[in-house]
Amino acid sequence: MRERMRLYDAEWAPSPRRVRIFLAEKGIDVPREAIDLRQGDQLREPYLKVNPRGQVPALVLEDGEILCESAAICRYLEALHPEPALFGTTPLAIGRIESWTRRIEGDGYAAAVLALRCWRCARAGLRFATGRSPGNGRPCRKSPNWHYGRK
Ligand SMILES: N[C@@H](CCC(=O)N[C@@H](CS)C(=O)NCC(=O)O)C(=O)O
Repeated sequence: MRERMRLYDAEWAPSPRRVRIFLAEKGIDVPREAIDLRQGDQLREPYLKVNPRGQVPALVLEDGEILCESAAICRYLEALHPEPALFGTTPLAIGRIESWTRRIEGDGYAAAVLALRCWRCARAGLRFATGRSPGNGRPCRKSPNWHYGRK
């Protein structure tokens, strides 16, 4: 049986918000299912069956296929509903939009995530993932739960 498309979402988180903004600009209505990140719903079943990486957003398609990664979901939606074109139509516009998207993701979003997520690494003097957090250079091998202050 074909079902409606559905978006796994979290109200305050930036990545699913990106998809919500994209949907709104396109005028597409997709039912949403909330995942409570503070309760850790993303890190356990049944959500891990949707996205084994334990992150939102995830878009479940009508045939049951699942798309993860906000950028990929936006690309999919653009291909499905080309108007209004949000990734540009001329070579220059496409290039500029891609350039700004990468800058925002790499310099803005990634830095904010590291700052928010890695205060425990910084306090323990560990270097998390990219090495941008203050620390003594020892790499962090802690679990995701540890970074959220859970046992
Ligand atoms: N590159 C991914 C990032 C997804 C991501 O980091 N999602 C965050 C919310 S903004 C999340 O689910 N965090 C929960 C966790 O890491 O436990 C995307 O753009 O979809």
